[in-house]
Amino acid sequence: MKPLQMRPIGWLAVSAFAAGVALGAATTAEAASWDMPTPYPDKTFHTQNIRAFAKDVKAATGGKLEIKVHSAGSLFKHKEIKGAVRSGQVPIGEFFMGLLANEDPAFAIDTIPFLATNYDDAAKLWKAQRPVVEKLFDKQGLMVLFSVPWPGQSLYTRKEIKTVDDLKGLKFRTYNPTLEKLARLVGAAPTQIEVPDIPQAFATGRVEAMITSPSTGANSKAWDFVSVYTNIQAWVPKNVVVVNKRAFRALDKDVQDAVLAAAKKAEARGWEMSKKEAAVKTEILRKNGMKIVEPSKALMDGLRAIGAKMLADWKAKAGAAGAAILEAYNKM
Ligand code: PCA
Repeated sequence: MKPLQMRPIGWLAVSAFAAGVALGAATTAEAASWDMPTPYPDKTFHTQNIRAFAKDVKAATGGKLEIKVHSAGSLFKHKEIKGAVRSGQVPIGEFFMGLLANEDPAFAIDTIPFLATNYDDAAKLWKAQRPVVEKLFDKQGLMVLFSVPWPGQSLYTRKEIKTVDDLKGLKFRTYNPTLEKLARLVGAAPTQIEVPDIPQAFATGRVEAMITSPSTGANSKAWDFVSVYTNIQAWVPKNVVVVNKRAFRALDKDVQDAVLAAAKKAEARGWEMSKKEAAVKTEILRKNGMKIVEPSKALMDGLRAIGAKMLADWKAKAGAAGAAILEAYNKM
């Protein structure tokens, strides 16, 4: 095989290729192929948005970069995705940013209850948070491509929940350290479970309640295992797509530009998809027999008090960088 015709296997080969023949001949580079692990199932709007992003990249680069999406934790488990991108096992990946709460509180500010509860505030919070998390990711050799929110997070239970006390003792499905803390503060018993495993976890009695979006509720067929949806709209958390900086630098400049342009487009499209999703998926919950309930004042007061405590704890841990996020957010 002539060196110029070697078939790149993932980005490592591409980068060797670029290093070896960067001068002059690089325009004949063959298509590179990037494996991209993502945590959520195919019917999730985030996954669909990422597939559209991959399609855009392929089209814009004339096939010079192909991104192969491996959804639902099939290539790496959710918890392993960030590390896999960092170490260069894969060049790109998606994960729930608040999963990194214990690494640095800045990653998880969007999972603090009642800080930003609608899309306008979520957009402001992202603007304030972005420079801080970009720096943190940069230190790990990672670059943020885009971030897209889930619809607001609400409560799924078997019985109606009128006060925070009604949550005591419930076996609670959680997805990150912040939600786990909330569950403990209301006296529930948290168990971390990934989205693809939700139906099984309820069916086997490992959990009996959860807080998540109408998207994840409807896609998990929540009506099969709970009957009440209480519309608490407590926070608007985000997924993030990051790329390994070395892998990115190994791309031709025109390909880099195409990736950045497609990422910008994907962020805008993803936010719009999320907004539409909220109403559509709540309606699906209703149609399938779930009782959609507005929360009582007592429940909201109780949850807000817990949210305030969580924000205070967050501030204490997040230090100067955290204070800068909140200051920027409050100014907007
Ligand atoms: N769905 C994901 C994260 C937030 C959401 O709405 C989950 O439940 O794990």
